[in-house]
Parts: sequence; structure tokens; C-alpha cells
Amino acid sequence: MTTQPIRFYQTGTFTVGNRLLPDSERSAQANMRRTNSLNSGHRACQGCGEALGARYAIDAAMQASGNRVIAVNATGCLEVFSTPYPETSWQIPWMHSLFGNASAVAAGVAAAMRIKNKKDVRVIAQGGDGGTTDIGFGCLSGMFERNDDVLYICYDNEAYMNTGVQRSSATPPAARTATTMAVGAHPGNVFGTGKNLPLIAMAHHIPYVATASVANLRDLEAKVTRAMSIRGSRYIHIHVPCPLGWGSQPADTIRIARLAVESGLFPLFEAEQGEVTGRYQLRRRVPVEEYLRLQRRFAHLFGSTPDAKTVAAIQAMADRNIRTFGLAVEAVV
Ligand SMILES: Cc1ncc(C[n+]2csc(CCOP(=O)(O)OP(=O)(O)O)c2C)c(N)n1
Ligand code: SF4
Repeated sequence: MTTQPIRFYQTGTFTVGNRLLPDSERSAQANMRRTNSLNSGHRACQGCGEALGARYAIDAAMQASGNRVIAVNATGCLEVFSTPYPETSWQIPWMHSLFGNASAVAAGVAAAMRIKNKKDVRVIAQGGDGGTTDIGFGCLSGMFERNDDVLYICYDNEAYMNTGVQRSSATPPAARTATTMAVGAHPGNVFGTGKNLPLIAMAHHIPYVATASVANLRDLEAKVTRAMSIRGSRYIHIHVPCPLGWGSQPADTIRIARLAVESGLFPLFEAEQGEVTGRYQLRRRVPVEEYLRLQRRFAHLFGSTPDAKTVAAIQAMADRNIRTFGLAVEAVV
């Protein structure tokens, strides 16, 4: 088949761009034989970033492994909306662990596969940010330290959504949740707390760490595919807007995810053995205000008494990310 040079933006569309690419470069979602791992009929809210991220991630993992994936799922929205017993939307071998031990259960499944000499069967553990950065953190760190052959995927919607939007250690500063200050001079989550799980994962020197976003699904698929080509512990942290918890319009999910990336608040990068090996550079840089204004959890920053100081502090966080990860186009020659 003859091919023609194509422009970057053409490949972002599944209807047109993929037909212009050689088979090997087409997205998993454009493949008619994709698994549809997380099938229709589940009960996620309209515009749920987590449902979208999980479908793309697991379909890409299935494609990369010749459909040999077992997934272990922590308690949380993804588990609850996909699998109201006795129904399930999963089309793959899938197991519900406890809230805090998905990585330990997955490590056990991987060990069982090794003992049974089924090394072609690959194991994925997945959960929300609460299940990952808080209650599951010890088990996850242990899995990294042992370098168990598991890909862990965290779907970060920045709070405990399944139980009614409580703060997690991944909730950003100033965001209002059901358990952060509702009133006062500085309502919302406090500054200076929380955890950056991708950086903590890198500190374990595991083979592969990446961040991804539903704003860039080709990049997400590529990172899952890369992770599946590696043995040992791997970690992917996916930013997934949650219309219910963030107070945003369901139709704005991708727009908001894109603004998080383009403002520098959610840097996209890859790291191997603790060293950053790739980053997504920002062709268009937007002020954080564009991202914050679309979400009611930040509405108190823009009301009748705007809180410019807090917005400036959030802007400073984005600017720091841009410097730290070299995201500005002019940063790399
Ligand atoms: C030991 C334990 N504590 C609390 C709960 C209740 N619980 C179930 S899901 C959940 C929140 C999940 O939040 P997160 O991991 O961030 O995932 P999300 O729902 O946001 O995707 C909580 C607190 C539980 N199932 N088990
Ligand atoms: S609460 Fe949020 S994460 Fe949960 S299903 Fe709804 S949109 Fe998705």
C-alpha cells in the first residue's frame, strides 16, 4: 500500500487520520478487532473521564499483549459503575480486590501465572487516586520495591468520587470537596500538602513511569503499549476529569483535560529507571484561569470577590511544572 506524508493534526482524528497511516501506526480504538474491554451499558456518569481512560488503556493493553490480560480493580467508581453484581461491562478476566490492596492481589496473580508457566499472561492493577495515593499506597510501594511484573494504572479524578467527593492526597489546592473547608477566607483544599505519585514511583527506580491524559488519547495508547513491552513494575497515572465531582459540564471533559495539560498543571512525561525520558511540550500555553473557570469546585476563586492571590499561587505551580519537566517548546534544542 502506498502511503503519503500526513500532518500531525490529521492523526488525531480516528475517522480520517487513521486511514492515512500504515496499519502498524493506527490507534487501538480504530481497529475493528479491538476488544471493547469496557463495553457499553455501564453506569458511569455522562462525560466520565475515568470510563474513557479505562477503555482506551485496557484496549491498548489487550492489543499489545495478544489479548492476554488479567485486570485487578480496586474499589472505586470504575469498579462500581462497571460491575454492579451480577452484571459487568468488562469483556476481559477481571477481579475486584479490596479498596487498598489491588497491587498486592495483582502481584499474587502475576506470581501464579509465573508458577503456571503462563508468562504470556500480563497483569494490570487499576484504581482511583484515593485507592492509589492513600489507602493502597503501602501495597503499591511494596509492589514497586519487589519489581513485581504488574502494570499499575491510576485514574486520577482528584478525589474520592464514588463515596461523594471527599478529599484525597491527590486533590489540588483550593479545590472544594465534601471534606475541605466550605467557607472562610480561603475555602477549599489547603496548599502545600498532597502527594505526587508519578515522582514517588520514579523514586523507586522502577522500569517505567508515565503520566497520560484523556486529552491526548493517542499518547495514552502509546504509553500503555510501551509499558506492556516492558517486564517488571510499571506505573501510569492518567488524568481523568469527573463532571460530578469537579462541577463541570459533561461535554467539557476533554476540553478541561486539555487545559490541564496546556496550562502545565498536569505535565505529560515518561520516565525509565527514575529518569525522565520524554515529555509532551506545549505548543500553546494557556493561563490556569482558563482551566479553573470551567469547574464549580474552583468557583469561589472567581465570585463577587475574586481571589487573585490564590489563582496566582496555582499559576506558579503550573509554571514550576513547565520549568521542572522542560515543557516549554524553547526549553529543548
Ligand atoms: C477499607 C475501605 N474503606 C472505605 C471504603 C469505601 N470506599 C469505597 S470506594 C471509595 C472511594 C474511592 O475513591 P478513589 O479511589 O479516588 O476512586 P474514584 O471513586 O474517585 O474513582 C471509598 C472511600 C471501602 N470500600 N473500603
Ligand atoms: S462520579 Fe466521576 S468518576 Fe464516578 S462515574 Fe461519575 S464522572 Fe465518573
